[in-house]
Amino acid sequence: MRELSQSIDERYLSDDHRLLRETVRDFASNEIAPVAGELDRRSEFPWENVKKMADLGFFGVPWPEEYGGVGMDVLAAVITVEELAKVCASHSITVGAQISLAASPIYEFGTDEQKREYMTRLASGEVLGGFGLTEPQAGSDAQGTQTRAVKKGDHWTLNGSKIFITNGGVGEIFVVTAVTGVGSDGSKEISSFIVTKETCDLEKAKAVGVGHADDLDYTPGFSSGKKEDKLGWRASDTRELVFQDSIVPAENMLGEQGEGFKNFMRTLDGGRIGMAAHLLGIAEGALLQTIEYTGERRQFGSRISDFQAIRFELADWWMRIEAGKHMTYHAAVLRQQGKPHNHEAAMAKLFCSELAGWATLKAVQFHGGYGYTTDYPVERMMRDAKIGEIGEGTSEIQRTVISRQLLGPPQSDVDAQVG
Ligand code: COS
Repeated sequence: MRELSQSIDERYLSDDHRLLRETVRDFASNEIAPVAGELDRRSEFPWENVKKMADLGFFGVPWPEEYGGVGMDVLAAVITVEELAKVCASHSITVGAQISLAASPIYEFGTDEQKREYMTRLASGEVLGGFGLTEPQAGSDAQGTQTRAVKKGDHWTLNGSKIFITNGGVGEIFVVTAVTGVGSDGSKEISSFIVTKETCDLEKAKAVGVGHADDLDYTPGFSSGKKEDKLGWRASDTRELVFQDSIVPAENMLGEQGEGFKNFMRTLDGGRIGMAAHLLGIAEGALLQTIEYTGERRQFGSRISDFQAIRFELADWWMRIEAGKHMTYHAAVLRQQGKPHNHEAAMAKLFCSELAGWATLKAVQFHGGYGYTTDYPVERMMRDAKIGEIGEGTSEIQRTVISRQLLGPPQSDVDAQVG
């Protein structure tokens, strides 16, 4: 595959990063590209490739070796997610959600015991996991959570549900929020917990040799619901999580009681960098497909890439990719250095989601009638890109985060409704 942004790479990437990128790229073109279209059509989870990705260490790229990881950094995770997304968004989000949403909060807020018990399994790819924040009544308003946890002796009893959870069915380890009480000012006290269940696809997981741990203590009363039938990300697993008098041991509280919302917001700051990388990868993948196609397709006696209408659009496309890459890599470096990165992550995610949407529409357009068929991957990329403006915070929420950093909180009640 052609290198698009060599000078940016030189600025940010080490030799180890480049080596990792080659490994992920080879895997994506040899093992993912041949099956991505069919998995998408059948909406089938890529169990075989999950096993191979676990063996290659993709799920543990940024985590220390003592917790089952590869010992690299946030930028390495970004590169992994980006490279996978160039070829298949479903594979990319399966890995990305595991790293930045499931394992990350356990790494950041967990006790050493929790890290050993749960993170090690996620980082090694032994099992899959996810992040449960969204609920039917708590989407953008993430504090609207209605899942409740009541303390009874040495455990908490959880009731409620989470929706649109990546890896929700296939996964076994989840971090979730629940209301644990009322704060002194009358606000909800939200805490987070680590919960476990058996994968919904036990037979397949056992056959492939990944995705199930016999020795995990599963949380009674915790299960996954129906699989969503989605526009894109069709080979990734998205489901509801259901808690019915679910018994969670007190030691499975993640972080301090009452800190769950803030901790999940910190996690999302990292998740948004991962999403930016994912969307950047989709935009890059679509550009590479389009360069190839427009370089071969002939009309009016010449290659269509010789027409200025196309050349100028491809020039803009590359420019926007370079801008998105600067923003995403910059945010990743800030997070790695432990520096504030709230609006930088929101900006990178917002920019790259709009880029991926625009770029994949162009890709279909420049492929003409063929782009509208499943003979080329660009229609899949177009469908996959749309979630970027919705998931891990809508574009409206990113603008809320960015404008709050720029202007402070809105002053009037009317503004508060929208800002
Ligand atoms: N890091 C650390 N703390 C944060 C934070 C962050 N990124 N964002 C907010 N907080 C803290 C605030 O500082 C505040 O703390 P205090 O009570 O001590 O002042 C607290 O959390 C509440 O913050 P705020 O008042 O800003 O909360 P809001 O209810 O207004 O919500 C938004 C803020 C809208 C930004 C938040 O609900 C959000 O991101 N929603 C989208 C959720 C989302 O992305 N869902 C995607 C699905 S999960 S893949």
